[in-house]
Amino acid sequence: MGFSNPLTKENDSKSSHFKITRFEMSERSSLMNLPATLTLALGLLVGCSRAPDPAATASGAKPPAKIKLGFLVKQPEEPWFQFEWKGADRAAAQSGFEVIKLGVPDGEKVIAAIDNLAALGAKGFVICTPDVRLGPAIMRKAHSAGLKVITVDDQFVGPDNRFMTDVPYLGMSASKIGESVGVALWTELQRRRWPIAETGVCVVTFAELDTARHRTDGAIAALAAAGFPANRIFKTPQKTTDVPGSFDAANILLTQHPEVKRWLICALNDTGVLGAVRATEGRGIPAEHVIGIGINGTDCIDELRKAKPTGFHGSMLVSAPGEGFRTTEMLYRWVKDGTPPPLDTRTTGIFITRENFEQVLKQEGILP
Ligand code: FCA
Repeated sequence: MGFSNPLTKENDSKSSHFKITRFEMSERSSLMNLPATLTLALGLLVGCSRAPDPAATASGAKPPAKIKLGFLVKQPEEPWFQFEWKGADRAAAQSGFEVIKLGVPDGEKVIAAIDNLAALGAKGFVICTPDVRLGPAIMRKAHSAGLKVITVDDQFVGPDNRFMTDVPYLGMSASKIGESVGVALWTELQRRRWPIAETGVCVVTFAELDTARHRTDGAIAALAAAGFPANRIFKTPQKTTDVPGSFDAANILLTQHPEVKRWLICALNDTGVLGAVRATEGRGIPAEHVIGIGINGTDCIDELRKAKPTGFHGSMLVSAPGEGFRTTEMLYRWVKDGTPPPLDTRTTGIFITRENFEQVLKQEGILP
């Protein structure tokens, strides 16, 4: 599958025919001490990167205060976003600014967070919004507080239902990553020589979020293009983007199709696939009759480490620390030097499985 993002280069690992977004060595190596899980409270201010005490210098003069920038995320409990924050911390340490990290699970929390940032004297923020339709309200609020905004992962949508392309955005090439999932599912199905007549595809969808829809549509398109029969590809919507949400969605589908003996599973991210894999287990479908492939690569580490393989086969890893690093760095340059960021930056992925994930996640600075 060809990706055309100029930010990427071919991954020469034999285990993958996908491309990988590369970031600076200094950025990666400094992320080596990440704890596997971080305990974070929803909706709370969880921490700032602190400078050494600036109070005294040899001359007695105070150094200028550090620029403060916010980093607001919709689901702070998801490892993806914790790794984005780690990347932001790294950029802050490297360039000498302060990053204020806030969980914003709903619109009210976003508005309160912007007020907090303004009160703290921040100059801008990076945000993965809990609802893309909050875009216009967030921009109005940010403008009145004099804050610059970069969106990450989930692009704002305006009242006309179009992306707000005037707000700088960095995120996945969603359709291409979804297509990669579809190709990988097909490849694994063929490797295992599964009879198509016994197989179905469970697509857990979250249509209200564009990046999610593009990912699952991409997977469906690639499977159909490879020759998988369209009438055996089943969509099932998740109400919430967590494990219980995708578990429920998949469970309904599995109940409707007891005739299907083997399942391919895809979703918007790792969490979506994990819930569906748990649902197959709940219905007694053996792990070797399930091939689930996620997206993110950050939220399936414990799953891939399990001694006994589950139906969760692999994931398209995208560099969450890299995205956190790059967006905060771009925002910092914008605030400090007036250099506006590119309006649209896309990242691509690399396929990880039980065989290669430790090595790839180490290379990417996600595992120590
Ligand atoms: C969305 C998803 C996250 C992650 C991110 C890149 O925000 O909810 O899990 O995939 O896109």
